[in-house]
Amino acid sequence: MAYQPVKYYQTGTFTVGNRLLPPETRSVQANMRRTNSLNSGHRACQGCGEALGARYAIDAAMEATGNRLIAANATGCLEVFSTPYPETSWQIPWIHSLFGNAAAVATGIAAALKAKNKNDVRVIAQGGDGGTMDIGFGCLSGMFERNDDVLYICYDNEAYMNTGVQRSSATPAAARTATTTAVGDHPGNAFGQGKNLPRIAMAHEIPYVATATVADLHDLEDKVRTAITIRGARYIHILVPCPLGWGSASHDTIRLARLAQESGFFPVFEARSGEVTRVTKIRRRVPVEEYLRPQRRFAHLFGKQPDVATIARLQALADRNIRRYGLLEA
Ligand SMILES: Cc1ncc(C[n+]2csc(CCOP(=O)(O)OP(=O)(O)O)c2C)c(N)n1
Ligand code: SF4
Repeated sequence: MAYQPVKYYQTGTFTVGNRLLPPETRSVQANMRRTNSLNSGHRACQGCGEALGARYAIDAAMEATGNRLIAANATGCLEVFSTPYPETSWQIPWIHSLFGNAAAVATGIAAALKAKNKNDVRVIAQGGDGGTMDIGFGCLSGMFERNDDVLYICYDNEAYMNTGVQRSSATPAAARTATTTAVGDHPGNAFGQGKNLPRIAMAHEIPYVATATVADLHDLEDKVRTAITIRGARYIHILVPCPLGWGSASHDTIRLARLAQESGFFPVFEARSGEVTRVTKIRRRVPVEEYLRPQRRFAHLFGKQPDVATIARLQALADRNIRRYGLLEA
């Protein structure tokens, strides 16, 4: 198709496909020649943050590598909705690993490429938070400590969505899932459990760690472009709201990701060799309640008698992130 520049398009700081920006700062999606790595026809739910995040991440990686890219994908929603046998939505060489070994499979691919002297082909491993932070954690930590030449991308929707919304170690405190029901004195997921994988990745002192959300797709693409050119182990953790698991409206996916960021509940930053090197400042701080309220998984906090004590504890977690990463400082 002939290239046609689009002349009239909304501009603004949060706009995604901003064709009025200089070409080098446009998002990949604003490019008429974008590769569309995750093609139409897949079976993700309407408003799926994971589908959106993956398409942007892999499109950016394809652009940065001239399509010299292979991906290993852990079992989970992204794998299931994109590759119903014998079809696939992927436009890149792509392999389904087991639920827990995407990092090891990607490491093997990277080793094979090295043995064959194919240094221009880059390797990505990707999976959900369960595949990454729980069952795949050992393989991932090994990939990190050996500094294997792989970019691992975790699409964090904060539970095991593909199998019916069970809790993972990324599920936030107080959230209701199929295994953390909203009953009893302390409904929902327990406080003081779970883990922070971006910080654990940083503790391995790998060359590059970053977090991102689907609310700021320029930033997401920028981080993928940066990461894909670095050699060694790299990790990007993307917050991807899931309308089905979060009990949110499909049109609220971007808004929720933005509220997670603007409340400080999900800090967005970059780290190199274990040190934080850049943070995305909060532009308009919102109370964490604004983020929680539209999600049915937190509905038990907002009944006739709002659970102000639990909301305050969640606010304290966001406040700690704001202090820890300097999210408000000028
Ligand atoms: C060893 C093993 N245990 C359990 C499963 C079943 N299983 C498939 S996908 C999945 C959950 C995936 O959750 P997550 O990694 O968070 O990805 P999401 O579906 O949320 O994107 C589970 C438990 C499996 N495939 N293999
Ligand atoms: S359950 Fe959630 S992660 Fe899975 S396809 Fe639906 S919206 Fe996406």
